[in-house]
Amino acid sequence: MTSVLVLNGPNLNLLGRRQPEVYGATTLAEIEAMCRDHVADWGWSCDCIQSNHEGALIDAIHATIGHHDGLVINAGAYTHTSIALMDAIASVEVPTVEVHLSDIHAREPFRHVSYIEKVALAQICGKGPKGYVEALDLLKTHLETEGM
Ligand code: CA2
Repeated sequence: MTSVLVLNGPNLNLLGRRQPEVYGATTLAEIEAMCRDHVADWGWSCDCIQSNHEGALIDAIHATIGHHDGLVINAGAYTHTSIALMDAIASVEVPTVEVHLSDIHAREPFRHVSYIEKVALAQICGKGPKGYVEALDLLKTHLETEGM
């Protein structure tokens, strides 16, 4: 069975409960359920992990080897700082799509830089929770055209 990992980074566990004017009212649990439901229609499975710790995110990326065919990642603020996460994604060679709820290019200049985009198939930002679904669609198209 095709399997994907949806990985969320620091502070995203607070979604829907703080700063709804920036990140919306949808909780992370609702986004994860949306992702699971979406891929279930294709007969895929979807694991969802959130961590506030860089090392735990790296461990989760390493654990995709042999277990997941694709990765959707919102690395939160580590997007803009973490060469270690970039290296982890490059090392596992699992097709990866980067997602952000907000439009990082329309925000503070320090959010315009993404280390993740250098190793991702695509970056989707500014589309809210729908961006995760779009990322899964992109992975499906990629896996169907390039193979597993
Ligand atoms: O837009 C995104 O998805 C971000 O990855 C969210 C990160 C931010 O550092 C990135 O630049 C863009 C921050 C996530 C913070 O999530 C919160 C959720 C609720 C309340 C406060 C923060």
